[in-house]
Amino acid sequence: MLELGRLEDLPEDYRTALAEQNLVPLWPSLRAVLPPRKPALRTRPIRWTYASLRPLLLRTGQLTPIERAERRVLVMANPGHGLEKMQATSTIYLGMQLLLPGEWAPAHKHTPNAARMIVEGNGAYTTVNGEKCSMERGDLILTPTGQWHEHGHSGSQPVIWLDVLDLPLVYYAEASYVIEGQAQRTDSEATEQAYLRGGVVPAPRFIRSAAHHPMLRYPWSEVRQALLGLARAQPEIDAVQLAYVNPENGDDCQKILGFSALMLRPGEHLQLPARSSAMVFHQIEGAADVTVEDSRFRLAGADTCCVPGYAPVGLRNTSADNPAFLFVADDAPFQKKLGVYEVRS
Ligand code: GTQ
Repeated sequence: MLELGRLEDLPEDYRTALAEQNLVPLWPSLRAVLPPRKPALRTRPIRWTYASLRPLLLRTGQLTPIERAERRVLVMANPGHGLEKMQATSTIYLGMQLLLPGEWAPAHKHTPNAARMIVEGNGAYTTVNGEKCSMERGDLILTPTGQWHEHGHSGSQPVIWLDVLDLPLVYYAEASYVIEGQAQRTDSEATEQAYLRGGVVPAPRFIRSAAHHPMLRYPWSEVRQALLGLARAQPEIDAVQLAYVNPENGDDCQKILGFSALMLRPGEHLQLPARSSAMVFHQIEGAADVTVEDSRFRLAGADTCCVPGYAPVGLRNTSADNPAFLFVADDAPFQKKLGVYEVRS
């Protein structure tokens, strides 16, 4: 490989003249922006245990009234990116949100896409464009870009959920903003009922806009049953994994981030090849060890971790008797649109 010239090799007056004209020589920085064979990765393997996060989240329930927070969230930030950047990976934002009984997180809509994985509690709901989506452990609820959403809680115990947004990417693109709104009239469960069964969609079909998101809530009870059925019916299958898709066209359910649910059979060890996209794993049921590079994380009890791209990932069910269920998020849909997604074997 060529030995490239350094900035110091240039005379000082020349460097000053360049800077005055807002000009920069490429060659001293060429390898920084185009490193050989593999990107420079800031994303570090990090785990956030729910047991240590939960008390801090509940405490801010006392410290910070919802009216002063709008969304009461502790952001899970990757130190590799700098905590203040609020990035779990280059593209993925993760936060744990708390809503106490009777509280209301007011309506707004924003350009980043959000998804919520419900962790704990009953009786809360998110209203997305007028549709009330109830929140139960393991449910995935989408609030795609530009959709009004607000959270309410008519139960008796705190409700906590994991927010997964493409905020870092949309922010970087200088396209991130919010509009505040009035409380929505909640009119229906229309889409939830219409798209509850796989393989059948409301007829007659009509051409929908590309922005249309027909399904907003993916109930865990259905997804869990489908994973168990898949494992039973296809014992030879490598990974018992189901992607959350748009039921009208089978595409990823959101444009930038991809979501799936993964079941590890009792005692199973699954080796995922190195992929270009970083990933997030969140425990829904059972326990699993996640191994990447020099890190190994045990995920149990609603723990969450992220792993960088371009490294193989090992997943091991720590129980020989029970399945383990994980929620997975990555930015493969975005990378595929860019044409940079790759799997290295
Ligand atoms: O619940 O609408 O974690 O707007 C960050 C931004 C949650 C939300 C977050 C948000 C929300």
